[in-house]
Amino acid sequence: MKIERWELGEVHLELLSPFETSFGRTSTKRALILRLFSQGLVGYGECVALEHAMYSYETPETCRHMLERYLLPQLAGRELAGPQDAPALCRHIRGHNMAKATLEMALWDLFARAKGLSLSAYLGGTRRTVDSGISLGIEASIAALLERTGAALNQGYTRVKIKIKPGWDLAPVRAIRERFGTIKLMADANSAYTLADAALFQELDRFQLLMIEQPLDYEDIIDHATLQGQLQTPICLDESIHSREDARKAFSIGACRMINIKAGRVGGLGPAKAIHDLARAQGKAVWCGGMLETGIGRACNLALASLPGFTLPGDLSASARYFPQDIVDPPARLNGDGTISVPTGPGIGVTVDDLAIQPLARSEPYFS
Ligand code: OSB
Ligand code: MG
Repeated sequence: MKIERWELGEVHLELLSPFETSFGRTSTKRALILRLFSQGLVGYGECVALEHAMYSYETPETCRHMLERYLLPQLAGRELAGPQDAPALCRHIRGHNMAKATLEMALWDLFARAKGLSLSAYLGGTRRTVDSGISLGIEASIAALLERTGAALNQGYTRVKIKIKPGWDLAPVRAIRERFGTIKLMADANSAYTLADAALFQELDRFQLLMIEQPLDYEDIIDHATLQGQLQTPICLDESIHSREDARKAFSIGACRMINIKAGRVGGLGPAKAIHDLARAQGKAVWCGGMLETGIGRACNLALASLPGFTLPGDLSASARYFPQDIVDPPARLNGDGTISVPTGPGIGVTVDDLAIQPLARSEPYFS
């Protein structure tokens, strides 16, 4: 397939309630959306970069720059055999995985549509539904967090993750355990601690968390290995893992026992699947993370999470957990048993409301 032209746009979706992590507070989801056109088909890619460079260095602006200046020009006049060609086209450009993933995911969608396959089937997915977990932000009070936790459990979410930071860690975990007993519970620190806090994590060991996500620095694996050696609770890495190589090294030094896989963070679905394959071969658990995606990225995450090695519930919640209204039809919904169904239509399997996408830039048609 040859890409004939592209369009970049943006969506702004107000969150139903602000989402607070140790690095900051988000009340609007702003997402760059790439459309690739070929043979009368469109492939959609959502960029997961958050508006402010607090999770990683990438933002919608840096991604737009990298896509327009370096990445999209690679497509001009090229005959592509499949989305697997994308990493090689972008390999000479350092970093900027979220920008690369935007292009790569749009190619996956486009090729899957051209083959008449769902993205899940095209990737090799085997699940028709995935277990849905919820990620709860830092709240104004323990009472507010307990209320949200109770509501999430009532709705059927099968696992609760809470965000922690210094001063909001032991108390919320203890309160949830006291109120809700042995639910599947975990905590995500988003790099808010250092090795000097090892004693705190040893105290958390008592609460039988499923895992502690990214306690230490966002680029670190060495200190995480030290910390893991002092803990019973598994460490799960998020921010520190940018590639299959990072995953291999982290597992080999014992920096983590699990990985939160986000296609955006690792440069796309192909690299995400490669990490899944590595973990599976080593008997390690992985799960699918989230970046507050709109329905486009969410459909992509559902397809990824349908791979057999995604054995733990992901941060894959219903659209209604985030937004009053989504930009796809149908929006992701929670089934009665706490699962979300993996779309079965061609490509991402949902219809995008193109009018919700504000145009930013478009290419001239590429002529071969
Ligand atoms: O660390 O997993 C994270 C959201 C934005 C940035 C980073 C993270 C998160 C979440 C929410 O935890 C996951 C979701 O529900 O999309
Ligand atoms: Mg995380």
